Amino acid sequence: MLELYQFELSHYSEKVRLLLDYKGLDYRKIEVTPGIGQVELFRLTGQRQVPVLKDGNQYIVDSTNIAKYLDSRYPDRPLIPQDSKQRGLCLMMEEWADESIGIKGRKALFFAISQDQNFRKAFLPASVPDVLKTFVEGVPNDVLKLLGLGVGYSPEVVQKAIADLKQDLEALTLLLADSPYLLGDEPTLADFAVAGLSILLKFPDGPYLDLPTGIRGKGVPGLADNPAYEAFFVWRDRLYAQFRKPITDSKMSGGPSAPTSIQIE
Ligand SMILES: N[C@@H](CCC(=O)N[C@@H](CS)C(=O)NCC(=O)O)C(=O)O
Repeated sequence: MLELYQFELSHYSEKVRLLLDYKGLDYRKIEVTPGIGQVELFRLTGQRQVPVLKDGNQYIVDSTNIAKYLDSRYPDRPLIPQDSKQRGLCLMMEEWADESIGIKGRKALFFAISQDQNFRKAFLPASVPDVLKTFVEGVPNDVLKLLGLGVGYSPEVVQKAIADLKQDLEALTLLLADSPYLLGDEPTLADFAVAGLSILLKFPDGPYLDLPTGIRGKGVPGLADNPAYEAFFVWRDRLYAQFRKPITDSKMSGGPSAPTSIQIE
């Protein structure tokens, strides 16, 4: 079976989980422990980031590489269109989503959890053990690690990221006004990249992530609760309902199909 080395909270991992679900491919999640588990990941793949897909003896690193690999190895339900114009737009939009929503989404979530004590608390129960040990500006240290952050961001950096994200969400809302998917009538990699990477802006309402239920539907103030972008989040809910497999109780933490932690040999 395919194996996905991941963090449950990682938005790039979520992009790949959406791709696997869309293709109808079964996979086992292997939850990498921030820090120590990444040392083992480095031994296996020569780098320390998730997501990594393992297929047989092969490790595929990076969500974009994984998408391309999946299309060549499992061509049913293609992610990247063949038509040149559509293909170009799809690849461009995916790269933009990685670089804009992916990178700035972390900064915006950092802001949200450092501002809102209830949101911050919602992360505590199941995120990672020892999460209460260290706090940086009120954000649990392990949450920072999962987000790939060092010591957080200055207010100026965060405000710029949020302003850019507002433009991104405006653009997406406009693009989706008269078509069901970003490139027209069929879903593509662009839709799954945008939807998966946007979980940090607003966590999905439904039972899709093995995270404390308290964070479902919560998100960055000014983005998640802004009526101007409501149509975007309605679109994303629909995409999830159509293609993302919900986790069942048995798949929640501790159940037989819950993410397995990476083993350190
Ligand atoms: N370009 C990569 C980005 C992956 C990435 O940023 N992963 C983060 C989690 S969302 C990570 O592994 N952070 C830990 C670290 O950098 O040490 C992709 O598309 O897969």
